[in-house]
Amino acid sequence: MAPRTLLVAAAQVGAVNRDADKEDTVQRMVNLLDNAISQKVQLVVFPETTFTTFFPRFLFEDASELEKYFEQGDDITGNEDVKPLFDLARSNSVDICVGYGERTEDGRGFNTCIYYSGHAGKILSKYRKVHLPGTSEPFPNPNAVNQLEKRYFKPGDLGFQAFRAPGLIPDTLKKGTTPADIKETLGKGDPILGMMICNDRRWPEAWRVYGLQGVELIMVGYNTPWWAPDLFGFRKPMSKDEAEKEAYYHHKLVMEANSYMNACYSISAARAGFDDGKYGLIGGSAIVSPNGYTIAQAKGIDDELVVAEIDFEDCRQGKEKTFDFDRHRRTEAYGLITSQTGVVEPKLLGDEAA
Ligand code: CDV
Repeated sequence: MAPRTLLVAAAQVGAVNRDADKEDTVQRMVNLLDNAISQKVQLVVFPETTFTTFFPRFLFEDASELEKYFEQGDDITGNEDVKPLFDLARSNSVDICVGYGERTEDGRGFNTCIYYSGHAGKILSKYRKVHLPGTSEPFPNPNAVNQLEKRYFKPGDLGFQAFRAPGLIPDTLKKGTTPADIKETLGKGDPILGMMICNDRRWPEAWRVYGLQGVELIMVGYNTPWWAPDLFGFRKPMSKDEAEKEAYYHHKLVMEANSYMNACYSISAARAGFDDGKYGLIGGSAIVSPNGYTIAQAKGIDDELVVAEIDFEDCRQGKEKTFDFDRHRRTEAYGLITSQTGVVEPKLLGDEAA
């Protein structure tokens, strides 16, 4: 059987201004994809809402202006302005994951990403962001940078569905997955993939739901501001330099820790740079191994391709030993995870009788 290796890339996209022409932005993405194709990369991950600036930072009074930032319909791959990206992927049999603002036919908005298989020439899976950060109304502080995701998007309604990507690795084992087959096919066949969007990566529940489906590679696009005191709420005032360092630190921390704890690779792709010359977004696009090491990382905050070869065999050690869920998980102790949303603290000492 062929080795289960793959050449993958995070396509980091630098500043995209509020008035950027979508055609120009798509051309930049096409250039990144072209570069990946010339290096024989097989799978490329693009950021969250890549086709436009990160528009939830703005309050739009004019609905028609807001609509410019959304892609319409269920399958966007034929939409005129973004089609060149999918055409290039299909004609070169390269798979891509890309994020965008989705407007459904019944008018709902989602922060969405799709996995488009260049081999199959179609969308294989869609994910809608579950953990929407920010607020519905602008912050009272008129100088704050807003994050109006709760205003423009509904929480994702598709869950965390892992899927296999056929064609990425030739000659992989094709076998049924009846319960009897399952043990025998673990770690074989077409790779098992999952998608998240930005803030989702900070939530271990999201990773674990994928982990329970045997995920081998998680793809995450993000827009992470490095200076947003109204959002992050630092206890002590921080300088902009300290805040930037911390934003990078937390990004790396969650990608490395969750990849390790679920014994999977991860690829994270940033929309980075200074949109409109002033809204700073971190770079740090990276590829992380199942052992929790960053194996490739962006150097700057501009358009940049981060490439690494990955070997899915490296997921087996964690999945079969430290994180063999079947043998070591204790679901009887985890009830609160799904029965309770917010925090309920134990009673204060001395109040036991109350
Ligand atoms: N686009 C995002 O989801 N950004 C969040 C910020 C707002 C915390 C993030 O997790 O990076």
